[in-house]
Order: sequence, then C-alpha cells, then structure tokens
Amino acid sequence: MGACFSKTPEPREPSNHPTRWKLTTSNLLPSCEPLRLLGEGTFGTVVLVRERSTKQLFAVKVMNKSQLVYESQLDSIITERQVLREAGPHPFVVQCHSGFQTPQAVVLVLEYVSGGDMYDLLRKYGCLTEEQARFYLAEITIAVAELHSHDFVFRDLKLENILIDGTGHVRLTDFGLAGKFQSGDASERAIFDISGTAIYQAPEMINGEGHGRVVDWWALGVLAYVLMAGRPPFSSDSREELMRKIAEEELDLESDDRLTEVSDTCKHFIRRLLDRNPATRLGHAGADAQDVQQHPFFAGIDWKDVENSKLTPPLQPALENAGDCSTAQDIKEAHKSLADKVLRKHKCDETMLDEGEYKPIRVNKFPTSNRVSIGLDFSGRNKKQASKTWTGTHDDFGREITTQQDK
Ligand code: ISQ
Repeated sequence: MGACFSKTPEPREPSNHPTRWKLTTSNLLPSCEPLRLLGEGTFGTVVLVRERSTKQLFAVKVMNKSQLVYESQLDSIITERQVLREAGPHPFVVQCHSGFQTPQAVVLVLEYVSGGDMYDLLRKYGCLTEEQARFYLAEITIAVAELHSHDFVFRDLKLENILIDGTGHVRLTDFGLAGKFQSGDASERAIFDISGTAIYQAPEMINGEGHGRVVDWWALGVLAYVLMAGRPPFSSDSREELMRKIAEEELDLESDDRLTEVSDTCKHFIRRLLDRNPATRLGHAGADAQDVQQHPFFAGIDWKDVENSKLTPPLQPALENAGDCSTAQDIKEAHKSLADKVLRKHKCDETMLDEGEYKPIRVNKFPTSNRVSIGLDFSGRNKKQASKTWTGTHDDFGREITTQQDK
C-alpha cells in the first residue's frame, strides 16, 4: 500500500460551514464574491465565485492545509494540479485557470461548469436510452483517453465527477485520486494504493493488486450500466459484501429486467468492460482507448466529430440558472433529492416526486458510523409506504448521502 499516514486525525471543524467557506474564499480571493457552495471534492471545498470587476463566474477549489489529515492528501492536490496542467485545456476536462498556495491553503481556480453533474442529469431524466448513453460514453472515452495519453489513470470515474456544461457536453473533474503509471511497464500494474469510490472499483483494486489504466475502463462499464439501468451492477450497504460481489458475483445482463430495451451489442460492450481479468478487459494493454472506441457499440460514431464537440447532446443540462443561490430553494431541493433517493431505494416508485407529495419528518445523522437515517411521510401518496425510514450511507447510485445537517 502506498498511502503514507503521518498524523493522527484530529477533530475537524466542518469545512462547509457557511461562515467558514465564505470567509476563507473572501480572504484568499478578495477580488471575488463567494456565491454558494458547489460541492465537496475528494480533498477540498468547491465554491462558486463571481469576479467583482468582470462579473465572470469561477469554481474555486480550496483545500485547507490544516484539514489535511494524511500527508498523502498533499500529494493528491499536487497530482490534481499536475493532471489539470498537463491534460488541459481539453474540451472534456474541466479547465484550470490558475492555482496558488498560501501557508494555510491550496487554491485552484477552475472554469465554472453550469449544467450540474451526471448525477443531476440522471435524477432529472431517469435512466438513459442506449442512444443517449452512447453520446456521454463517447465523450467520456475521449476524455479518459486524453488522461491516459499523459500517463494518468483517473481512478475515480463516477457520475458526480462528470460535469455537464451549459450546452450539454461533458467535463471530467476531481483528479485528486489520479495516479501516474509508468509507461513502458509492460504490465502497467504500477499503482498499489487503494482508491476511488467503492461501486466503481475494479476487482484488481479491491484485491490490492497493482493496477493500471484498465481500471478506468472497468469504471466506464459500471457507468454504462448505471446510466441505462439506473443502479450499479454490484451494490450493497455493506462494504465487505460489495467487495465480494465485485470480485465474484455473476453479471447476468441477459436476464436483467432493467436492461430489456438495451441491445445485445451494448450488453456485450458492458460485459467486455466488466471483464474481471484486466489482461483481457476491453482497453487492455497497448490498445487502450482505441480498443474501446472500436467496439461495435460505437459503430457509426465519427470520433473526429466527438473530439470536436460536434455531436448534438441528447439532453438539456439538469441545472439552469445555477448561479442563483436561494437558500430556501437549496433546502427544498435537498429534501426532494432525499425523498427521491428513499423512494428509489425502496423501489416503490420510479418517477421523481412532485413537491408536496411527502413531508420530511426526521433526518438523523450518526456521527460515529457516518450513517444517515431519513424519515419521510408519504401519507397522501402511497398508503403502504405512509412513512418510511431509510438508513445507510450511500444512495442507489453509490453517491454518499449528505443531509441538511451537513450543510
Ligand atoms: C466547476 N463547475 C461546477 C462544479 C464544479 C465542481 C468541482 C470542480 C469544478 C466545478
């Protein structure tokens, strides 16, 4: 294992407390007005800011050095900056305008991408059709190929790291877990530290074997499945069970009731990406992205057009007017999102809720286990599910649940 732990974790003040992120951002970038919290990356807080003189919007990622628990986290920030510098600018990689350090913080000034992320897109539209998914998978393949061509393995390809720009094209972000592989190493199994979000992890990462670029093609397979089926191919609330499933559960796409509309070619594509043997997986060895691009699933795709952003995005971005930061709206959205997750979890309804169809009755967070319990009252809607409590740490798509208490 490559991780190097030098400090005992200390209790930390939440980095996303409103007064804290606003103050920190104002101090670091006095020429900018902090507008709202965009999210929490792997190792930092991302804040939407508006430059006072030009009125231009930026996404500023602030990593507070006092909050770095492990020395290896500093490496991650350096790697992220390195990826953004070397692999950008690229149409499908979030652009980094500048980066600087103070004694307290590391700051990356990034392009603001206004359409939300793929998670928001799935929430808005539900499962994608094969045709829609092909567009996103093609652009993501080109972005991953670009990272690989600079000898980086992304290792954290997932819905929330795929942003959607105002016109509907993708931008990869959050490269804190990226790793540099040794090109020329025939096996390319150069990286040993475990990383990434559990449901997207390739078996060789779980087994603690060294891993190379093909872990990103495994993650692309998970993503393809998630986009079209609306849930991950392997899931469990227990991490151990999830690991076991990724390592050995049979993937039966033929009798999967979520994929009835999906073609055999597409199922073959997913199966070839989710090949447990990295030495035979689609994209293995020297061929890399070319192998993936040449699969019949992408037949008819003009890769030059993809690279030049000439394909027409099949869906409008999920978030319009994202610069507007009404707190009341944020809270309403968060409750709606929690309610949707509970419904999906219990498979009681596949459609998103309308406002007023549920009442949040309870949100408890258990600090020791990081599990969240959500009580929702659906009384007007579904007698059998009149009230429901769900407990867990991750929703259907494998994204960690955060609550208003975290905000
Ligand atoms: C840019 N725009 C919107 C959200 C973002 C999140 C993380 C990194 C960059 C971003």
